[in-house]
Amino acid sequence: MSVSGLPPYDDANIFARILRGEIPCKRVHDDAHALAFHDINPQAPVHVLVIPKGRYVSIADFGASATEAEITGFWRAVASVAKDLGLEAGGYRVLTNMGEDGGQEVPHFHVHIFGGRRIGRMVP
Ligand code: D5M
Repeated sequence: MSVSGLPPYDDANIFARILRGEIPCKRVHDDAHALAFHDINPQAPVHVLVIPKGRYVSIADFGASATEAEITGFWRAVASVAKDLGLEAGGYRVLTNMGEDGGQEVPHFHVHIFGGRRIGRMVP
């Protein structure tokens, strides 16, 4: 589902294709609500993407339309993936880009997990 003001979900987007198993990914986590895999263009020693299984365009769509079970399951997976990757001791950053001004390239909601080095301040 999408919310007003946002484009409808595009089933041809690259993460939809990964979810359908049409293209490969370097998977690190897979459960009922979330899939996590290494970013193809890593910006840090650890750079993993976590995506919900449902068809949500962005965090706005996810927040407005996902069920509580999907939201809880997704965010639990984010923290669990970071822990499993050994990032808790040193810390890590979770980031999502939303829409054009946010620099979102792939129109399936995802969060980035960055770690493995000191992540500098983000300059808008
Ligand atoms: O970030 C989209 C991110 O998705 C960007 O960091 C590259 C990554 N990407 C794109 N295609 C792939 C595949 N096939 N595997 C893994 N990672 C991929 P955004 O927040 O939308 O700007």
